[in-house]
Amino acid sequence: MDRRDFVKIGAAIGGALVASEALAQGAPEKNAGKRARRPGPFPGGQPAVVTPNGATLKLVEKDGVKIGHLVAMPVKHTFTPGLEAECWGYNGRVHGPTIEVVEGDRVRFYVTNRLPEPTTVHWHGVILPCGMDGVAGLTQKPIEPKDTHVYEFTFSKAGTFMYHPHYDEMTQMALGMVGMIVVHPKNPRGPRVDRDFALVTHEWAIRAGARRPDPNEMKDFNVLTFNAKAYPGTEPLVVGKGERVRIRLGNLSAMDHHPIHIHGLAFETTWTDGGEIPVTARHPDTTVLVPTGSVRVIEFVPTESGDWAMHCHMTHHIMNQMGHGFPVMVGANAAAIDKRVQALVPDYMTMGQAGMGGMDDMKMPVPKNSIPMRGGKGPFSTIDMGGMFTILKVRDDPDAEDGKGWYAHPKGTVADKADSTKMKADGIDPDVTF
Ligand SMILES: [Cu+2]
Repeated sequence: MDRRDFVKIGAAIGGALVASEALAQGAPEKNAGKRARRPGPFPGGQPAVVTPNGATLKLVEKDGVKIGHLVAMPVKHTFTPGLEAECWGYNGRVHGPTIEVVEGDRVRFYVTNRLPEPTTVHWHGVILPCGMDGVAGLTQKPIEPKDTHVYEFTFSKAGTFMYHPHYDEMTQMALGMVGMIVVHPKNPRGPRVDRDFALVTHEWAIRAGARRPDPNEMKDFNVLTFNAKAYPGTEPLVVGKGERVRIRLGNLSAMDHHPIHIHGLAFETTWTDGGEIPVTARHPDTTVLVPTGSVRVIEFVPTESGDWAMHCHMTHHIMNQMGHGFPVMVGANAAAIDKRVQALVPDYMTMGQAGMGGMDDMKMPVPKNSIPMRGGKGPFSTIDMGGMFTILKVRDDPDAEDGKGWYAHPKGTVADKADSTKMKADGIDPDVTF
């Protein structure tokens, strides 16, 4: 498709606004076809939201009302191959499907309760009649097991919101009952995005070998997730170089805020769950703090191709199922310790004396139904991270990308072992003393 064709389609779908915006964005002519701003299905050509590892709630329109059904239920969930747990979610998944509508939409949501205890659904951040707000006791009777309640309201405000129970929040949210809500603006302003993703961060306490997350935990979370998946179970975000990308980050973790950091680019926070941030108040960042109970929407245009890390910057949040009760072993004399301990425990081996990296390569057995602390297969070696970690794949032709392939680095652009002659010529002495 060349630019002319694209403009035609854009004009047909989104009117002159879309076409003129595409021209104003000034994508290089030779790639115009590939990365043309593909018109999406929502007003102004906004693309549909992609929920990596997730789904979108099916809505059926009847007499001008969009009707949806959420079923609160126990769900067997896989965080990443090797770790499965008995969770609670909606419509057979953890987390629940993303609700995607347009500003001004009238909706009717039926909520069926298949849990062993009552529940409700609170539409976090949405302005609606008080009696639809889903707070058990305060605004409604709890939905008893086997009952179905109905919520009906109008999404009067565009933005990104979330849903979760407001009955026994501690247990129900700890077991996974959360989801995202996207309300597209009726009349979008500003540059249109080409890609739109929804990610919800969460934290879980699942002891090695246990079958159920512990809702009573307050500090020691050991499974940290994007859309209920721990790396390497997270699906990468595949985007085009030069495209405008939006990522909606929601946080419904029990206790922790997450500073989400993306490599290879700078972004601006454009919306929160409270509304749109004025353009004059935006500033560039590479890390955005997403407080628990909040949404931060970020937007950027990647200029560098590659496989870029995207992760929580709390280092314990990019680990899987680690225990914290270890003594500090960095710098310990392993040979001396091992010799003495092996007299009592024949297989004993001191670990961590040279740091904790590379543990995953040791192929140590892990307890049944648990995952190693970190590690996914990378193109160079094991990627020494887990948990709240995913990959942003920036490609020239993102639609041809299989989502699993690795970036092909141009020759001479990968950091590698230095050549001793060159080091000498540059005045670098590896044996320098300080
Ligand atoms: Cu975190």
